[in-house]
Amino acid sequence: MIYLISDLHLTDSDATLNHRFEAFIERLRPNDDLYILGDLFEYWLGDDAVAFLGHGTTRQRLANLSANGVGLYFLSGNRDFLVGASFLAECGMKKLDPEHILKVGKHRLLLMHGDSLCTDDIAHQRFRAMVLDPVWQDMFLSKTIDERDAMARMARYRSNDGKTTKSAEIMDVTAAAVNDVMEQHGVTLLIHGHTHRPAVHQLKGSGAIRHRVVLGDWDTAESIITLTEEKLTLRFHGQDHTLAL
Ligand code: LP5
Ligand code: MN
Repeated sequence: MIYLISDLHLTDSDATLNHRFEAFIERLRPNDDLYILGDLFEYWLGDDAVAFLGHGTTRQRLANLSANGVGLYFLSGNRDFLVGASFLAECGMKKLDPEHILKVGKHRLLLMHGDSLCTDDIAHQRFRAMVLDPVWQDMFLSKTIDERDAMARMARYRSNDGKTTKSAEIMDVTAAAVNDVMEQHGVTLLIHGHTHRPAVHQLKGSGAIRHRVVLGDWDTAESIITLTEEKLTLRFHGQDHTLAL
């Protein structure tokens, strides 16, 4: 079985959330595949800060999963874009490109985190361009962990503050960005997270029927997509929504 999740925002200060994640991964079996579509962590300061952020248990859980034959795939989000090669190797996770094509039988599905599709959110796109620049990342990672943590907390504060004045529309994906990326990759199904607006959308337009499926966050319950060649099931708020493929 293929599973997809995103936006858990794991932090060592939320034991309930960590138990929710643990309960989910206990259901995974050898030969299952788990795709993590970003924001697994509340924020990430670099692979040398695993102990500082209290993510050692999560690292062990992921390493156990991959050792047990579960395929782990990681596509980074706007909170954990600094997850690096050494953490991925320790967990046995493979890194995916920001726009990844998943082939399931005859189907080609496009996987993304989703924030790059929020093209009306100019402040976010500016922040994104800054922090994805390798020169900026080298500068950031050369600071002490305490300095990085102070900067991340400031960024979280500024981000939350900014969200109080942005409209809901600005913080959602734009139809144009979704259309462009789906055309570019020649797909009829896009799966992403980030917006915390779980849904199965059928997209309007001429030509083939297209869908955009959005994963939810894990604040109050797990949100999961399960995938086979025949169907996709999105679970959020304890309910299943199925799409025949
Ligand atoms: O994250 P979320 O979902 O709540 O909000 C996002 C957008 N915000 C972000 C910022 C992240 O939350 C910050 C994550 C920290 C990562 C840690 C490592 C890197 C540290 C970086 C230090 C500079 O992505 C938010 C969107 C929203 O999604 C909806 O789509 O609206 O908005 C923004 O990105 C725009 C803000 O303008 C971001 C402001 C950050 C300002 C950084 C200056 C910090 C300077 C510190 C100097 C000491
Ligand atoms: Mn996100």
